[in-house]
Parts: sequence; structure tokens; C-alpha cells
Amino acid sequence: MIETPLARVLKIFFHDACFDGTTSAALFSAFYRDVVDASVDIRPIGMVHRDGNPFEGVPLDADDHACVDFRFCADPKMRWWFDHHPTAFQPPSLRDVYEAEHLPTWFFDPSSPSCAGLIARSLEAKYGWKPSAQLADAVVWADKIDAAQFKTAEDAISLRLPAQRLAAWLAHGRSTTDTARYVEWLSRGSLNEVADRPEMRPQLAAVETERARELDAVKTLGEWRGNVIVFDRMDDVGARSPGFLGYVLFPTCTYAVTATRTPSNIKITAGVNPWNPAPRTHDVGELCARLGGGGHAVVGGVTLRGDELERARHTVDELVRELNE
Ligand SMILES: [Mn+2]
Repeated sequence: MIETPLARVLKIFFHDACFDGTTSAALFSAFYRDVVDASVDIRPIGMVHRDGNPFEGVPLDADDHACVDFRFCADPKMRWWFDHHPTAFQPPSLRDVYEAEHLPTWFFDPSSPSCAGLIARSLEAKYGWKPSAQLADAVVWADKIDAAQFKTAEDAISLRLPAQRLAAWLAHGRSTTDTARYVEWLSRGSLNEVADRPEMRPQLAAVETERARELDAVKTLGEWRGNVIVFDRMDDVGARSPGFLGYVLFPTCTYAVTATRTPSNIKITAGVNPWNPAPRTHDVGELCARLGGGGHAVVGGVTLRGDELERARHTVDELVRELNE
């Protein structure tokens, strides 16, 4: 009998519920199979930002580990790392570890519109690897979605094309099995093919039906506090963030602050209205980092435990106060 050796396992940690995070994971999966190990067994694992070390209690017990579109992890077992979040180093002292160790398989560029774009450029420059045309198309969409490069808020919330339907589906908090399966499909097929899978079609149709209801809910929810429009959905456990819908319905706001809650997490996000020509005066990511979260100059967030309601309301108040200064 011929002995079949067990496949090597690669764990990919990625920014969960995010089009860029999942595209990054799919892209890195394809690279790994093409360049490092064709028979590797890949396990994509979604990560959420939280106060404290998000890797605490997360076992790095595979044969190889990668982290994409998510905070720096100082454990040398995290051999591959790609990120574009300016707040990637938390606490900031982790930056010293990064500078001192600087593994050749760590890549950081806070000026990149998406992490997927950073991965594609870095892997081509260093290994001469080019993604398939299908994956390259997903990377273009990751740039567009992550950096909100849409002409209007209406374009940004459109569900006409598969990329945007899939982004909306991901944002609606999928199970870890669902996103892992999605990453695997996207690493081998086009956005069109993934959206057209029999497992996906009914779910994407449901996203479109829910959209109409969401518009009504978000309209009544918005509360003006100075220049800031606030969407507090913490009393409605499981309700989702309005995202760009908020800017469609309240186009004159300078900033939007949103709070949503599941039994395990409270998620607060703050964003600059990308379609308001007024100059922005705050670095939202830096502000969120001071409150225990992180992000980019124009969008950031703070994730708390589901039972930290009082702290969450205080965080919203602090964000609103600072953004109105
Ligand atoms: Mn990203």
C-alpha cells in the first residue's frame, strides 16, 4: 500500500465580513497553490477587530500561517502578513517588532486603497506571480469598494453587479463556514461564477429584498447631532449597519456614526461622507484607535463585547463630540 502523506495545512486569517478581506484571502490562496504548495489544505479564518489582542487564544497550530487585511501579529509563526490599515500596529510598540524583525514575507503599505491590491503588487514584484484575470478583476473591485471610489452614494449602494451584491452579502454577517467556502470559490472562479452558484443565488436575492426594507428603517433611524448623523441600532440586536445607505438618505452629513449589536459584539463605526465636498478635518481611524479600535483616515471602528452597552453609548458620544469639534 502506498502511504499518502497528509496535506500541509495553511491557515489564512482575514478581515471578516469585508470584500477586501475575503478577496485578499482568495488571492493569497491562489498564490500559495501556484507558487508554494499545490496540494495545500487551506483554512480561511475571519477575524474581527476588538479591544485588546485579537489573536489571543487563536491557535497558530497549522504548518504555515498568513494574515491579510488585518492587524499585525508579532508571533513569528505568522509568516505571511499583508495590511494597509494605518492602525495595523496596536499597541504602537508592535511597530518596533515589525521594524526589527522585518520578515521578507511581511508587507505593509498604508497608502494602498485595498489590501488585495497590495498583495497583487507585492507578489508580482517579489515572485513574478500574476493572478488570473478573474482574480485581477476582483482586486479592481476591492480597490473601488474599500476606498469608496464611487462617483455617487447611489453608485456605491447599487446591487446591479455581482461584486456589489457579494459585498452586501458579506457585510450582512455570514457564518464562518459560509465565508470560508466563499473564499475557496473566489480563489478558483470569477465573481460572476461565485454569485451564480446555486448555494449563493437565493441568498443574494434575499439581500436585494432586504435592501428595500433597510432603506425605510434607516430613514427613520437617522438622528442629527451637529454635523454627524447617528444610527444607533444597539437596541435591535442583530440589525445591520446602514453602511453607505446612510449617505444616500442623509447626503448633507459630514460624518456618520453607526452602532450595531449582536449577542457577542457591539460594533461602532465612524466614517467621513465620501460624497460631501466639505473638507474633512478629522482622522477617523486615529480617533477610533484612541477609543480602543482602529481604521483608516476616512473610516474606522471600535468593536466591544456584546455586554458593554454603557461603554458603547459613551464611545458614540465621544465620537460625536470630537467629530463636531
Ligand atoms: Mn481593507
